[in-house]
Amino acid sequence: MKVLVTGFEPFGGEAVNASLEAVLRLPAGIGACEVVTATLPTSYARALPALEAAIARARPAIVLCAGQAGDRAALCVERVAVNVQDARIPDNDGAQPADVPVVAGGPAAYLATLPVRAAVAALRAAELPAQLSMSAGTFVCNHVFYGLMHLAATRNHPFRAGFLHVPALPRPGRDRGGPSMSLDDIVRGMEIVVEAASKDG
Ligand code: PCA
Repeated sequence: MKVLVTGFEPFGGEAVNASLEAVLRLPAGIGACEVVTATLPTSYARALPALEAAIARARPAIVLCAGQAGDRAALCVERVAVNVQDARIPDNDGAQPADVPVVAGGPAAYLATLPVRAAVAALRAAELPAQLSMSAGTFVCNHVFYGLMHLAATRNHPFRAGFLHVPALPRPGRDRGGPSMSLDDIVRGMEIVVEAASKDG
């Protein structure tokens, strides 16, 4: 079974993105899954074309996209993608859409098709802080999550898909003034979510 895991380039003036650092450290195999990875630009215009190309190349059975949520202290398994783009800050191309749908005429929301509750339970069983999240926000992560689920719903090639928000990495010697999680724990968390996704159904 092939799984595509994606992370985002740094954004908002930060030097690193925990989601990408973790994706780059994933092993080539997790349980029965062959792992393929891709980097997505933090850009409303470019992220979904990059994701679509990666899916076309890999033809995965499972797609897990990951992004960093710097204000969160737990691994957040996202449940709902909404058809809204509303940016608090500009993306990496300087775009800052307000109140625009991801897909004009698309459904208001999509639900993740990964076993979100089993994933959260598995993370907690491994003593990692984890939450089932009801909102991936309205920035580029939600945009990609919605576009991912729209692709899964409208393409012939079926795959299960979901989104994981991860905390920021600690910055030794510099108080970034917010919650963080070690890279080891984030990588372990991603592996656990992939494993849970490959087991269910
Ligand atoms: N986090 C942002 C976009 C890219 C990322 O890693 C978000 O939560 O929308």
